[in-house]
Amino acid sequence: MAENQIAHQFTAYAQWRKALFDSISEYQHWLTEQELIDSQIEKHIQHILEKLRDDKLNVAFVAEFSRGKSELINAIFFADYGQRMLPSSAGRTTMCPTELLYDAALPTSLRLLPIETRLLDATTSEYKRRPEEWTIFEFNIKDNETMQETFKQVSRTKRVSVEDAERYGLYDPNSADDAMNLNADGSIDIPCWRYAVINFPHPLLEQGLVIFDTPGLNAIGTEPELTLNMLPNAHAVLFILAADTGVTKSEIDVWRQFISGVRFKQKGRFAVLNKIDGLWDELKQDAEIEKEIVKQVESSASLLGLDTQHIFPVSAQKGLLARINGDEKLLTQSRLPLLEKALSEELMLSKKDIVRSNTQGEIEELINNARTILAARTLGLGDQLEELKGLRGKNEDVIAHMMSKVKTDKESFDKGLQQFQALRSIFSQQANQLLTLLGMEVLKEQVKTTRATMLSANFTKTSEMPWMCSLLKLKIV
Ligand SMILES: Nc1nc2c(ncn2[C@@H]2O[C@H](COP(=O)(O)OP(=O)(O)OP(=O)(O)O)[C@@H](O)[C@H]2O)c(=O)[nH]1
Ligand SMILES: [Mg+2]
Repeated sequence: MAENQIAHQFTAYAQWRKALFDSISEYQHWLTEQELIDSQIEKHIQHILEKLRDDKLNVAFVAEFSRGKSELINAIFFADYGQRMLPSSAGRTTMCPTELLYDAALPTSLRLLPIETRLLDATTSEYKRRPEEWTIFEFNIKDNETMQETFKQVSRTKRVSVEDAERYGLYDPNSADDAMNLNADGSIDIPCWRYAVINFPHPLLEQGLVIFDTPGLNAIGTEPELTLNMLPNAHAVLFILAADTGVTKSEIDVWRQFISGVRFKQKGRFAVLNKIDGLWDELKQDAEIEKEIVKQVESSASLLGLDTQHIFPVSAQKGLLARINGDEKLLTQSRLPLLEKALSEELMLSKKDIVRSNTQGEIEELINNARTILAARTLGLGDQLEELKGLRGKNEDVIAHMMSKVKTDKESFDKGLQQFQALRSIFSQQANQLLTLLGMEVLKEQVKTTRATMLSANFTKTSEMPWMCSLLKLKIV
């Protein structure tokens, strides 16, 4: 079914973004392993990852009241719920800008910012950071009736005096249009709420789609945040016209002033010519009806300064009905699938391009950084390698030198040993000879000979002889 075109493309985009997220996480892991990360790089990567995780696709629906914005949102995104989810009826219905998104951290609910907050200077974005200021209605998505009843809050108005309305910035005494809105008693009906946020676990919203439903054109001027922030930053703006009213002057003004001026993005800006079923006249031939639609498209294109290819004639109401009843013929007739095809193709492709080029730019910076560190490391390692190579040569020289030295030393030691052994044998021979010469036997013989010689000598026989003889005896014995 055609609804799947947007759902399918958006899911594919969400998967692509998830894969990108995983690759960057892996890269961060690798950088940590390689010790290439410091706190600054880590913060930078966290920032890129958070941006990817919080990546939103904002689609805004803008038009004069009762052109069928809410009906178109119901037909494109909420037909599966089997009925009108957002209130859509004749006359003014959506009274405050309504944002549809999903934030898992918050309950499934409708949050409403009271209109009285307009008395203070804070913007709606600032109020988003002050949850206590919002009135919250929780609901169960399985209970369609209560859910629809809850959503009716966005249509609620209240009657106030002109002075109060003026204080809220919702009444201009010089405006003829505002004067026409006065009640008979001089009071005026103003919206109860300034802003609404529907937190809804719809599969596309869960993947980051954010839909803005806006009230009629005069509300655009009263909430500057719409014109200064929401519309310029929306990835797609669908400007809805009605085939039965043609293009009015105020529509041309708003289109030029807030949506399609030179200072705005040109991509993702579509004009939708709604309610073409009003031209389906059973008394007319199909060709005649087609001619009528082409004529309307051409005149709208020339008034808005758009190419006819960017104007999509549809019937939101019949598209919604066809989807609820599973009527494929009526769905084709409503031409809703053609709008969805263009929306999903242009939107997803340009969104993917933006996210890709932004992420690529930031990651390239980190990769270049890591490359510089790695190059410096390689250079350092090269130097170390060279040094080691030099040392390796040196070691070889030293070892060779030492080896030859040891060899020489050993040779001289061996030679010395030989000499020592030779000397030792000579020494022992000499010692033996000496011992032989000095032996006791030899000495005794010598003493004996000497004594005999002395005793036989003539001139030594004196009075001293007796003690000498006893001395000789003593020593010898
Ligand atoms: N015939 C016909 N009626 C439609 C179509 N789309 C919306 N309508 C009717 O037009 C009326 C206004 O539709 P809404 O969706 O409330 O219009 P809106 O632009 O949201 O209007 P506000 O919320 O008041 O700004 C409702 O009664 C819808 O049923 C369509 O394609 N064909
Ligand atoms: Mg509406």
